[in-house]
Amino acid sequence: MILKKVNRLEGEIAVPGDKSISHRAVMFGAIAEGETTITHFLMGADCLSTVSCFRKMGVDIEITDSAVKIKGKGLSGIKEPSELLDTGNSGTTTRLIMGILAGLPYHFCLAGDESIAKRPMARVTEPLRLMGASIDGRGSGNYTPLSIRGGSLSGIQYSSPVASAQVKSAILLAGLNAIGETTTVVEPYKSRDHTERMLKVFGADVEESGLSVSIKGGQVLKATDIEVPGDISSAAFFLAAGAIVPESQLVLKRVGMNPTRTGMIDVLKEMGADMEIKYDEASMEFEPMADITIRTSSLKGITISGDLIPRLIDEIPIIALLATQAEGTTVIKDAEELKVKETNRIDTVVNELNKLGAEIEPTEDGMIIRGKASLRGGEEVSSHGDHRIGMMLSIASCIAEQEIKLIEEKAVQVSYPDFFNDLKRVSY
Ligand code: SPQ
Repeated sequence: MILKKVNRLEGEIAVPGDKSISHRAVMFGAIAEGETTITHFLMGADCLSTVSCFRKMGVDIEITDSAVKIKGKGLSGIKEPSELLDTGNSGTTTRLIMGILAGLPYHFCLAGDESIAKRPMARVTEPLRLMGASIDGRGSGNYTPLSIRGGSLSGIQYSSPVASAQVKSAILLAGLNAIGETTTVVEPYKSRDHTERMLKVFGADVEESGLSVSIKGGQVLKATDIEVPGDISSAAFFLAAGAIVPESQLVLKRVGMNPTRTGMIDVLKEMGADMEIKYDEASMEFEPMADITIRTSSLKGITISGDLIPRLIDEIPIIALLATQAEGTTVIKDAEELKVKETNRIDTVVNELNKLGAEIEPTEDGMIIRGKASLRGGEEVSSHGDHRIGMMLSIASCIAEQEIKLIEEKAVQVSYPDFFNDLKRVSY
């Protein structure tokens, strides 16, 4: 795909549904009793992988233009699949589903694409084994394909070495099936809490205290209706674009503003972005939402580290681009988790942006970005099959002097199928 510089960006965008919340709505609807209706569901490739896995386990899921309807029959309604569960490119599908399958009395085989095969699963396999699950796979169960023989589980008290919502969620979902026992997960920093919020909406009792979350086993989830907020991780590309493209103003509608996900908003404020946020008061109880207006801004470099990292981990590729246009240097540290995403996002961000003229130095746990770089473009760059790298490079093309050629651009389908149409619609 050839992408060219734009003069300005202007208009309104309703970003697609949140990926993390869409996955969870399907999973919880599938194991709940009754019919769950999901609106503003993300029809991206990752969430469709979750739908396909549950259909293979006998769950009736109907997709129409306006909603996804799931006829849940409780955990006991899940059937042993006769084929492999294909989790595609989705870490969330692979890791969360492991937590559900661990407590069911069947055999399951899980595998995804080339990228999933490189992502570490021991972070989930190990605690699930401690609970009593039998899991095998390459590298002693660290890599797909995985074979899971579910069974009866015991509750555990687990201190996770990483702040990961996928690890936390897998353990909590397994804990739901550890009959009569309590499971507690403690994290080094708080990761996104969509699982905790949504379990409560499905009627479960979940206790949170600081960095620890507990759930009692044997609770039955009751079907409910879920409106998925716009994905702040998708909105992030246009927030950055609005701030760095001259003479721009963009309005992002109904964006999810869960405080465990709003690190990008904090960063934009600290860098000095011209931004307004209007909350929808009616949305505050489940997952808060807001309309965000962003205008071309003079930005300054900052340091991003510590407990801010899990609140913006997926936004780091686009924050790196933003920082190339700021006054001064931006330092990102404590972000070694970037190495185990769809690609090693320290390498892919640094290599692809530097090809365009950025000056970014990789570090062990992040990167150092020199500001006020003029992006010359005129190169071929690749998403390397990583949706967030593909979208970040497309936004880079809006300010690069010469056109860029983006290869493997189809990766954006994973989380934002209409990304290129939306970008074109607001470009002048
Ligand atoms: O689902 P997947 O492939 O892991 O997707 C990513 C992404 O960029 O979309 C990560 F590569 O998001 C994760 C996120 O980084 C989604 C997620 C979730 O829904 O629970 C949690 C984060 O991962 P982790 O490992 O920190 O729990």
